[in-house]
Amino acid sequence: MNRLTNEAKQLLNRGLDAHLRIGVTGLSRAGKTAFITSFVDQLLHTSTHDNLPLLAAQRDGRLLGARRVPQKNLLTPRFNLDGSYESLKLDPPTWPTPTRDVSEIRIAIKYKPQNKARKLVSRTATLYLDLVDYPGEWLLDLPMLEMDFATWSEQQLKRLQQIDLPEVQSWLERTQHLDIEHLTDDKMINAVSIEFTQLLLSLKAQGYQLIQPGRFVLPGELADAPVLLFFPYLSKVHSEKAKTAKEKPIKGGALDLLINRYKEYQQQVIRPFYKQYFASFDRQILLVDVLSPLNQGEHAFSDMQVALTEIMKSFSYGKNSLMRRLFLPRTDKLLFAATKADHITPDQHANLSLLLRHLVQPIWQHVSFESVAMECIPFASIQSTQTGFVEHKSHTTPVIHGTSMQGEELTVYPGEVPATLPKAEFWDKQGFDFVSFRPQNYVESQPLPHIGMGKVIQFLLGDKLR
Ligand SMILES: Nc1nc2c(ncn2[C@@H]2O[C@H](COP(=O)(O)OP(=O)(O)OP(=O)(O)O)[C@@H](O)[C@H]2O)c(=O)[nH]1
Ligand SMILES: [Mg+2]
Repeated sequence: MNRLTNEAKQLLNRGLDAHLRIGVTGLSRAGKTAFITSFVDQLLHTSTHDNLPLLAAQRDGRLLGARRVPQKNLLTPRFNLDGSYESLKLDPPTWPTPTRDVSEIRIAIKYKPQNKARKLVSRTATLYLDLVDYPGEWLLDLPMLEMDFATWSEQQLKRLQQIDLPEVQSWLERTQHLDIEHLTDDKMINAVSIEFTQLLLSLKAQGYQLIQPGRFVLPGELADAPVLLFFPYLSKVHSEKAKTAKEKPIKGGALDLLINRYKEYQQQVIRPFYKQYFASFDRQILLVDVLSPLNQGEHAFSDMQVALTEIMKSFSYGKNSLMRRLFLPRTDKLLFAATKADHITPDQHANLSLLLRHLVQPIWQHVSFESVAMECIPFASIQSTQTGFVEHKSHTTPVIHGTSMQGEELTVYPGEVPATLPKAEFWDKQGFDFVSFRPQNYVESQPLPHIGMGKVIQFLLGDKLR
C-alpha cells in the first residue's frame, strides 16, 4: 500500500494527463488520410458504440468519450477531418482528396484508469493524442545525408540507367553530356532540374516508388523553391583523373551551384524534418498498400520492395545507425499495417499479413533488438465492400461485393494473395485482380465501417489507457 501511495503521489505531482504523439506515414495513396479519418471517427464513437471490441479499454467499459481539441503545435497545418467527412457525405460518396504536406490533429480521450495508483489519484484521466500525417516519400531522403553530391549522383545515375524506359534514357543522353562546368548562369541548370522533376513524377505515376529526392515529387511548402532545383550529374571534375590533377569546379559556376543546392537540401530540408518531426514521435505507423503494386505488376512490386527497404532505414535505431547518430528518436512502438484489406476476401488476410512481414523482414530483426515493439497487421480504415460466399456446382467460393468507382455493382473473387514474395509464376499467371471500390454510403450517427481498426488502435495506444 505504501508503494502505491508513493506512486500515487508522484502521479499527483505530474498530473494524470498523458500525451502521445503518433506519426502516420506511407507512400502516396497508401491510405494515410483515410486512416486518420477513421482513427478519429472510431474514437469519437467509442462511448456510444461497440465499434472497437479489440481495444481493451472499450471492452472493459472504461472509455468515457473522446473529442477534438485544438492542436498544440501551431506551425503545422491542421488535418482536414471536415474535408474527409464532406467527401464521404457526397452522393455518391467519394474518397478524401490527396494531400501533399504534413498535417496534424489532436484528440482528447477521457477514460477510467485501471491502474491502482492512478485510481487513488483520480477516477478519470485524459490521454491527449496527436496524429501527424506526413509523406513517406520524405523518408527516402535519409541516406542522402551521408553522401556528397558526387556519390549521390553516381548512385542515382546508375539506378536511372537500369530503368528501361525511353524518357529516362533520353533524359540521361541529353543531360550527361552537357559541359556544365563552364556555364556561369543558372538558366540551363534550372531548366534541366525541372525536366528531372518531371521525369521523377512520370516514374512515380508508372508505379516506381523509389524516388529520390523525395521532396521533388512532394514538395509541400517548398514548391518552386531553388533548393529543389538540382539533378544528378557526374562531372568530369569528379573523375579520378581530375581529382589527382586537383581540378576544382569554377567558383560561382553551374557545377558549384548544383553542389551548393544539394548541400542546402541536406541541411535545410532533410535535417530539419528529422529533427522537428521524426524525432518527436513516440510511436509510428507505416501504412503499406501491398495490394496495388501486386496488381500493377512485377516492376511496381519490386520497386515498392526497394523503397520500403530504404524507408526502413529511418526506423533502424541500432547504436551505429545513421538515425541514432544524427538524431535522438524516441519511438518505442512501430506498426507496419497493410491497408485496404477490404479488397480481398477474409481468408486472404493471413497471407497479406505474412507478405507484409516478408517485405519488412530485412529490418524487422534489427529493430526488435533495439527495444522497439513491432507488429504487422492487415486492416481497412474505411471498409467499402461486404463479404459473402457464392455457390457454384456444390463448390463454395468466398467473394466480396461493392460498388466500383464507376458506379457498377460488383461481386468478385479477387484472387489469392501470395504469402511470400511472389515468384515468376505468379506474375506469369497475373493471378490477382484488384478493383477500386467507392466508399459505402455514409451514415452520420454511425462509426465508419472498418476492418481491424481496434487491433491497430490497441497496439498504438492501448497501454496508455490503463
Ligand atoms: N477500399 C478501400 N480503399 C481505401 C482505403 N483507404 C484508402 N483507400 C483507397 O486509397 C486511396 C488513397 O487513400 P488516401 O487515404 O487518400 O491515401 P494517402 O496516403 O493519404 O494519399 P496521399 O494523400 O496522396 O499521400 C483512396 O482514395 C481510396 O481509393 C480503405 O480502407 N479501403
Ligand atoms: Mg493523404
